[in-house]
Amino acid sequence: MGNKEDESHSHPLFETRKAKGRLIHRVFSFSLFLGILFIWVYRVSYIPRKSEDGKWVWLGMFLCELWFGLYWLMRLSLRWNPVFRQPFTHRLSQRYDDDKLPGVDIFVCTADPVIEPPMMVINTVLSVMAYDYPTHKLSVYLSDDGASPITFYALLEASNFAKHWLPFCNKFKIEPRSPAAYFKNEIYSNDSINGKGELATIKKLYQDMESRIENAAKVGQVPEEIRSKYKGFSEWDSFSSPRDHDAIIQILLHRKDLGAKDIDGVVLPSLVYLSREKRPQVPHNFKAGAMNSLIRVSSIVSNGKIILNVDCDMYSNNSQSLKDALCFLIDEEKGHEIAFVQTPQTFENITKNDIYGGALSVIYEREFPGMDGFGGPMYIGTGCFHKRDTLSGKKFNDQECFNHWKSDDQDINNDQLITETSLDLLEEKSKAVLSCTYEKDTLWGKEMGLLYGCSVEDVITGLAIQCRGWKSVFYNPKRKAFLGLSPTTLAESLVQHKRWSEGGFEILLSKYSAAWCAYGLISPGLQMTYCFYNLWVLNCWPTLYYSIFPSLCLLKGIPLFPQMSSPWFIPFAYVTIGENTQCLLEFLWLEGTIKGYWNDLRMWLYKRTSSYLFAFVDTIFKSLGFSSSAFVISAKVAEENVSQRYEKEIMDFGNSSPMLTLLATLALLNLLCLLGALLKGGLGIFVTLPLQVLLSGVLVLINLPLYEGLFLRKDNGRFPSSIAFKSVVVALSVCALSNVNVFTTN
Ligand SMILES: *[C@@H]1O[C@H](CO)[C@@H](O)[C@H](O)[C@H]1NC(C)=O
Ligand SMILES: CC(=O)N[C@H]1CO[C@H](CO)[C@@H](O)[C@@H]1O
Repeated sequence: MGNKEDESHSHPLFETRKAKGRLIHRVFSFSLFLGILFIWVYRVSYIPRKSEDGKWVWLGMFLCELWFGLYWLMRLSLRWNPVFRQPFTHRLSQRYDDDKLPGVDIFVCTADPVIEPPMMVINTVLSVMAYDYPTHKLSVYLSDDGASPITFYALLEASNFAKHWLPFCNKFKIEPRSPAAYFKNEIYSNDSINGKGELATIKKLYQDMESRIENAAKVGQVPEEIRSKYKGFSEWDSFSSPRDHDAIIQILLHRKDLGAKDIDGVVLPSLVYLSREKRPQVPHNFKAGAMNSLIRVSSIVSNGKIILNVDCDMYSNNSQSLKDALCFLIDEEKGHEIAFVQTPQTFENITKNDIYGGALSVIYEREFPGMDGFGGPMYIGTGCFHKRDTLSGKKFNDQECFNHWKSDDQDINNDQLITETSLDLLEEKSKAVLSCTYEKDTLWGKEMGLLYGCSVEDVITGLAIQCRGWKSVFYNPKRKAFLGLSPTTLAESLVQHKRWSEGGFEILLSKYSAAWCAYGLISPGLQMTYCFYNLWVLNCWPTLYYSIFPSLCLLKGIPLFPQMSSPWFIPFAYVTIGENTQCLLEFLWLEGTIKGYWNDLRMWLYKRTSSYLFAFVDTIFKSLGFSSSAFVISAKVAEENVSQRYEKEIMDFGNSSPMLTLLATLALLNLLCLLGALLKGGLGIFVTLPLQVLLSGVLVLINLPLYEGLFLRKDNGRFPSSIAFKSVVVALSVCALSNVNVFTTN
């Protein structure tokens, strides 16, 4: 239809739509805000005179509610102006033939061959090699911070398997293109493939490869006959440990190498294995360090203009998403100001009611579009398409950037074939930039590449890019671009949130603080949304306060909220009901279940009272110069039943982490207070202290799985008895002490 117009370049490659129903949402939010104001007024006007009546506790409640109200305003900014993006891939195909498309370098990062099994890693690699994109413009790099010969061996196997897999994908147009994901779902396999024989052949090839790799992983080493056949393994001759070794790089496939063709004679994407040099005395800067090595090596080997990076557990679920993302980055009118396109993290192993709140759908479906409306989402370290030069520290300059993108693609400039010696040379050249001293006295990690020194290197890097004047785009297609894995135990989930919230807080205190340093550089709306995330940790104090003191006061019979007959009851009821209904509806709208919402609420509480608290304490310790993590978390228990319990949605407490002790203690405290109050005051407390009974009651109900894990369960996922014992003792003593008048000192 619009064929002629499309060719005239007048139609953009993507469109931006504003969300519907913004007015209703704003009016409703305004009414909630009035309710919050009334609550503040109530707190200030009715401060008890005497401390026996809970004067100090009351003032604390006021501070909490003040914080909750202000934080609610920041949260509102995320919902104020959401936008949704839609790319037009068909226009891209009409205007850009294969030779005009930019080169794309894809980075996959892995760090530990045990936690991230090589089979998972190569499935991700194969899925991105199989993008629907001209293969001579595509290069895939695997950075292995574990420097594991088994991972290298797996990638070697994958490079051979790709010679069959890529033609198969193209011939039958199959999706998804991660072999494991494809074979797991026989439904896909059966409908679209008429060549059943070919399906059986490729499946057999895959399974043979899988068993070879898994055998090697089980034995812990690569079979001798393979080691001797490929010179690449000699790189490990001087190897002493993953923390102490030379730089390793092996170009397994190179698009200009005659051998790098698939069985149909089509060029394969380049494929590179690398592991940067590491020495115990030189800080390696974790994933940021690995990413910067990748940026440098790829600039030597392929120098694609676009960089996509994914975590090794996130395979591509859509072979078109690369072209989708390009629509934003090379759009003639607006593309020049966009630095990166972020897709959401989505997970394939989320269970129906999502016990650990791992889906994060509210963040990605509701809140990121809100950031996008103010100038762009943050960079979350995976599933993100960058322009190479913005990632390397370039400032935005309207005219210059505009022209730059018009100029021709220089990354693939000569068509000369590459020989074995020139491959060796290329590897030697790359090794120089993988050396652990290369970055000394350079701007890497400070202004170039990913920034160092923050637990969420990705977020701070994205913010720095936005502060240099660039925009970003959030692209969230219905069929998800990448699928990963979400934590499957409570401890893992809490540790993950600790890292995220700690990183956010570090950003707030850093020189890129969204609160003050970004002022004038990014829009005020975007500043507020960043602050919302970077202030996660501070929620620990009011939430802890709110889940301890009202219950203790309930036990002592001290009222902290208005009576039901008082008009002041109305704002409390309105804000509570209004806010929760809104959240519930939002959750159900995103295809969550009611039980899922309840689980999410529990995780909300647990994150705030443990992850954020520990993150806060750790950040303060670190900034005072103490070495971090006084609270080292015990290693993952590699246990058979963990995934079974996860699939049955039974919470896993089987980890003796201080976070779990704290949660158990709080839960018991609430139970004791509620029971104690019922014993003392009988049912009368429902009338005299209705809101406190409600609060304690909800806290007890939400903790039911935890009580089960403490006292009733027998499986390995229950609380270790040492934690149960400790938490009972602490909770009992707090209750006893509070009755001896500690909290109402006079
Ligand atoms: C992944 O891709 C498959 C088929 O290609 C699709 O049916 C499925 O909905 C996708 N998954 C998600 C979460 O979008
Ligand atoms: C690695 C892992 O835990 N995968 C599981 C994710 O969840 C799905 C279904 O919920 C399981 O089938 C996978 O085994």
